[in-house]
Amino acid sequence: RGQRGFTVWFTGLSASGKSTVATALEQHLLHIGVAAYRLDGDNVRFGLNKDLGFSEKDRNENIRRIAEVAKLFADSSTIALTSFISPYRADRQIARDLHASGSQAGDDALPFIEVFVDVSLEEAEKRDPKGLYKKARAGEIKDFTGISAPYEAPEAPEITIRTDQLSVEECVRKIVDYLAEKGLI
Ligand code: GGZ
Repeated sequence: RGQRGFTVWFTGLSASGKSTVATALEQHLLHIGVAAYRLDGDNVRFGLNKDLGFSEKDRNENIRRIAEVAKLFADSSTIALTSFISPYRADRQIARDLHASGSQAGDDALPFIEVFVDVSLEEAEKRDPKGLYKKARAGEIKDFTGISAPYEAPEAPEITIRTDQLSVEECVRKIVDYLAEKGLI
């Protein structure tokens, strides 16, 4: 495989399965000997972005910083896996454009693969592993994605996975097959 990395950008509702699939994909990549690093709420929102909440402005800034960090990882020949709701189309476009502009060192674009983790709000709400949807419905959490804040589904993601129809392994396989087909791994 070439020297440069790339970014796999997961987007989807809370409880859609982004982190589960990203974690399994990371394990698979490490197992086949490629460096991969996952960025998610646990290692970003409690550190780098601990000053940010969930207003539209803060989410814009959250995604902007994550895109910059993902690009740095990709530029260092690591596969960056990001798992954030990233609800706004314009923010995901900014992340994509940032990768398209390459780095100081090389001018080639860094590949950016958007993975839409597509489950209905109904399904996500049924899962509700942390009880957040219930709280959002009760008005205890404001600006909650899908309930009181928007989720703008991607119009042309590289990959769509339906976690309500495929197993985690099948979702990983679909992504891995895409990456292999594009000569990325
Ligand atoms: C959406 C929220 C909110 C609000 C807290 N809206 O299922 P989770 O818990 O573990 O994942 C959600 C996470 C979303 O953070 P992101 O950084 O991915 O969001 S964004 O990309 O929109 O900036 C959820 C929890 O944080 N959470 N409050 N109001 N999700």
